[in-house]
Amino acid sequence: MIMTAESMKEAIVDRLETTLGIPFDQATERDIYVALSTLVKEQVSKNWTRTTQTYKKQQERQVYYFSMEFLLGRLIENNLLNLGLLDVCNEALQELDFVPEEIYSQEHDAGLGNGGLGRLAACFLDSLASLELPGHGCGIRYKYGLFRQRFVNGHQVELPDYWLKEDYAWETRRGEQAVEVRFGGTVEMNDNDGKLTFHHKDYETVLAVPYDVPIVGYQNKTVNTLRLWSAESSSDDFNFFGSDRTDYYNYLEYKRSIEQISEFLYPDDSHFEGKVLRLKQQYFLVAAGLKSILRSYKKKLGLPLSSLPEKIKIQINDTHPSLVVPELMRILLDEEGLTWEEAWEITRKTVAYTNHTTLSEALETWPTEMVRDLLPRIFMIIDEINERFCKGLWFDHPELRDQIPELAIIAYDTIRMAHLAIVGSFSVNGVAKIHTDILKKKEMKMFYSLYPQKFNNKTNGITHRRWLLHANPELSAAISEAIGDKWIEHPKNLIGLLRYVDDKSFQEKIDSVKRYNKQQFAKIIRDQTGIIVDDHSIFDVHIKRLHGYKRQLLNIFHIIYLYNTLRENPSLDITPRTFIFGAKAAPGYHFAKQVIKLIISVADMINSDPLIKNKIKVVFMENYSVSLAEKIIPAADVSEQISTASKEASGTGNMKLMMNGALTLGTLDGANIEIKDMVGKENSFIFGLSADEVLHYYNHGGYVARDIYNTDDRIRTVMDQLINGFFGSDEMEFKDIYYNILSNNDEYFVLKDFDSYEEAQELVDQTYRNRSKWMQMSITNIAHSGKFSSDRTISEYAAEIWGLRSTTV
Ligand code: 26V
Repeated sequence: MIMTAESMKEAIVDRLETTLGIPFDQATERDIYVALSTLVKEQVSKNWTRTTQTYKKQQERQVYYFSMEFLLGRLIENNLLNLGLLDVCNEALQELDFVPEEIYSQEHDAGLGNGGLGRLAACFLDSLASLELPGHGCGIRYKYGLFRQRFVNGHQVELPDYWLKEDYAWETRRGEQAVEVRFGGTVEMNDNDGKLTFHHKDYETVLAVPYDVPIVGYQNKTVNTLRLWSAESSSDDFNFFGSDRTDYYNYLEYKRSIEQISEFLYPDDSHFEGKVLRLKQQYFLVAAGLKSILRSYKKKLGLPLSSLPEKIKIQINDTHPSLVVPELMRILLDEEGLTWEEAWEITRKTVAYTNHTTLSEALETWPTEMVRDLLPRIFMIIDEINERFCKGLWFDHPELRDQIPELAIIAYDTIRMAHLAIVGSFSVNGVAKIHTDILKKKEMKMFYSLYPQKFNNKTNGITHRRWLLHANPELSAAISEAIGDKWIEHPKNLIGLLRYVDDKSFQEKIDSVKRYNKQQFAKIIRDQTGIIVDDHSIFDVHIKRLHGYKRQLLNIFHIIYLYNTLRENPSLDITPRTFIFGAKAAPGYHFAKQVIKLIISVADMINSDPLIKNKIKVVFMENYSVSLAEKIIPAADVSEQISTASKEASGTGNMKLMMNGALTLGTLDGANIEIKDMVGKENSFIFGLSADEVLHYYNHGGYVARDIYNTDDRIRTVMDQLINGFFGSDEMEFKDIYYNILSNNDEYFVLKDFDSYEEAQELVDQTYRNRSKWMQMSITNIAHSGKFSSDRTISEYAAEIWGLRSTTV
């Protein structure tokens, strides 16, 4: 066991020279990283085995979190931190004359997710292990993660993220546990003395090979498992090789088509597209995951299948893995010979579903034909579930008869995955109070009236270990100095900081930590963009996926307005501000890409305009990722959370920024509302339409964007600049944004909320001038952020949905 810097140093050098065959004086940073990560993995391995053994012996209930995305970022520092070795390792590396950060950054981010939903899954794994809960992840080992973003002449260009180019230190391939997944073919039905049996034939077999990643709990002995599945062709597929000379080429083609299943992560999290490869991925995850769970259930427990819901819960992360419902049915019916009623009872008691969006464009609805062709038996089962569900409605709920087409799982030749997930599960949850309310009152209203007991809220959270303790060690130290370090285990203890809100010396301490983090981040900005920013300016941060409803456009419109004002009056007294953006647009999302181009064009113009005298700067950081977020967030003063109210289910960046002392400038949407409820209106900057107002406009009309354009000079000027060549030679460059707003009547209420946003921004400017006041607000935010630790969220899932008990290893 490595415990000290000295033994860490020795172990690294020894590992280099013996196992890797590299003399220390020739070792590169990559070599050091490889030596270090393999050492850490070994250190973890014993507890990993022990954890698995303990779970086996104790036969306690276990939960499996099924998700198409796990946005892990880097694991090295987190693993070191959770093992209690981070300080020791930093010291050892420094003594070996290396810069720790440069060693750690050798690890490629595991970018196996698009954004909020995937990062949430990663935070949940960290909390499960840290709370000693038996909970594991089940996902796909994409060969390519979310694309790398480059800017070329201000345009986003996507490059493949080949994160597995070098060995991934944390995974273990478990070839012996591979399972088969079947696609296509036909189903033969036989009547055996009145009992129907189903025989699936002429299918194509794909081998699913698990790669396990250890999930290390914080300073305990728990090491849970994230199992990522990779698609391979089975090597015994020799039926290809007949006498024909083209067989070999056909075989290679076939092999390629199979490996394609786990080739890449779909990079669009805003518009559902019924791509057959995506459907394959979803079934691949579900079938492989279930097979391995049931295999170990049967092997180790020797219990009847009727006890499955006692021992296993499956949480599905959005509808993407909702094929678990028919797949579990298929196994129980066709392979285990249970009756429909028995199988249905088990399935419904095992599966729980989390909804992450109410945007209709993102809802999954698969064409029946596609499902029938690719998964013939699964289709039959969904069809049967639908039949029985609709029949039940007809007989048991005569008041809903007219609504059956609306409630059905299959209608108009499409399968509605959300309906399947609701009907086939025992729990449906939203991810923030307002989101769950909207599900109950609007989006899933009728289902709520059918199954009120299924619906519940679990407000999202973030792991404070990564997002505070690791990302912001200086702030963490200052907190511990004031209130002790119990908050690390019990993040709600951060509330103790309220006693220091008015303490001048604590304010100054927190202020100086923020300044330090801003200086550090300013260097990164300089190195990556060449832009020099003033670390005394307000760091105003807008980081998240680029999407119409997230309204990066509102932010940039305000910046253009501010710029226009300053050009008219260069001596205007404003608090210097650095506007920082980070965002990826889905590759096919034209509007979002236009907004990126606009922000970069505005940035170029403002940053080089001597008239502005550095009062404002605009920075768009390339390739926003987990690792970059860890650098930006500790340096933020203002947290832009300005979605059109009702659209952002929860948000989690809002929580990370709050926890790092940034003040929320936001709408009453998602978890912003709960943040505001905790810290009080006076400790945040809230503006804009409420969700009710937005929904009222959608339902009843009454908003005319053009009226605002015609009457508000500030807005008309900004809008006209989009089409009058103000930003350079191509006059028509931003015409799509211009016409999008006017001809779609400003779907996201950018013009409507401009005025109150501008007012809120003005208040930010004024408030920041009073440093002491600002620090009071900032400390108040940190103090209340404990509620948003994912430990709280996971404890709620464990108690209220899963009935999961902790198990000390
Ligand atoms: C949708 C799709 C649709 C088609 C293909 C790929 C794909 C991938 C992801 C999604 C899900 C979008 C939903 C989502 O990410 N929701 C976000 O979930 C966060 C965690 O609950 C929450 O904080 C955000 O507010 C919510 O937008």
